[in-house]
Amino acid sequence: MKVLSRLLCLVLCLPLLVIGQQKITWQKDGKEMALIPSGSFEMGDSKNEPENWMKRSRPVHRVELDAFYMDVREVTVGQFREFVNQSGYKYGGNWDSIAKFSPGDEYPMVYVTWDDAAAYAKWAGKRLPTEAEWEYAARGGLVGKRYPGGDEITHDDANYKGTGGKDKWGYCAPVGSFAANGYGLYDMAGNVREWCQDWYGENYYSSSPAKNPPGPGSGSSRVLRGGRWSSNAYYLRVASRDYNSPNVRPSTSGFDVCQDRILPLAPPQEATLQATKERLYHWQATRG
Ligand SMILES: [Ca+2]
Ligand SMILES: [Ca+2]
Repeated sequence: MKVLSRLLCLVLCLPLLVIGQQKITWQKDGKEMALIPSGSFEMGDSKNEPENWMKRSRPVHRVELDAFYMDVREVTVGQFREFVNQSGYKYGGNWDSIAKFSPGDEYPMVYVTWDDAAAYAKWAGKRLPTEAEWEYAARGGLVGKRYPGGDEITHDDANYKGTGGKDKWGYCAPVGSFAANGYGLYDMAGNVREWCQDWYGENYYSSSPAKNPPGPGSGSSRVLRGGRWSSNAYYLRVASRDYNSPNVRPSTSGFDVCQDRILPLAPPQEATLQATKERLYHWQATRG
């Protein structure tokens, strides 16, 4: 009977698991991307955090989003250098300064202006995520939690100010050094802050459209999300909003990029199949 029920579930669950765990490799920059399913969520600070700067994360409002793909990891130094080499983009930063914070190709790219990030995304055939997409993706399917993995965060979960546990880094950590969130995304809390597509609007949450909000039509700053290696833990909150002028080159801002089209399954069929098998194995293991 147990075998029969497992077989039945294999048949019934297979399509859901394929959809829920779909990852692809984006050909242009070789980056792994995860499908973030369409859905809705409560955007903003549902915890009513006490700090003044958290007021800009309220009111909490319901947002509905179409499905999209998002880079699983932050863009690395190696990937950004490849972009510059291939495209001839005139990058205005200093590679020696980058190496101080990110001393290797597998570390996140830093000293990136919003314009640099947008140029990379355009070259790769992608775009930066909207602020709403970023928060939805960072929550990883959890509801009303403070961080991507739950209500608490420690140095075992993310790279932020100081060291301890798994966090051995005073500056940036190689991308993907900590556990992924529920959507398979790494470093949505900490390591480097991530540029979003939107202009920053202090009061935007009061007037934001409910479906696929694009951010204000104009502004002087762009949105940054997720906290950084030099942040205290409370800046890593999933609802926390940060911003900066689009042409500053902060050492702590990197970016990831997303793509809003639902893509054909080629080339990742094999990878998808493997992920599905792993998920099924996990599902079976948790049910004895
Ligand atoms: Ca650290
Ligand atoms: Ca990050």
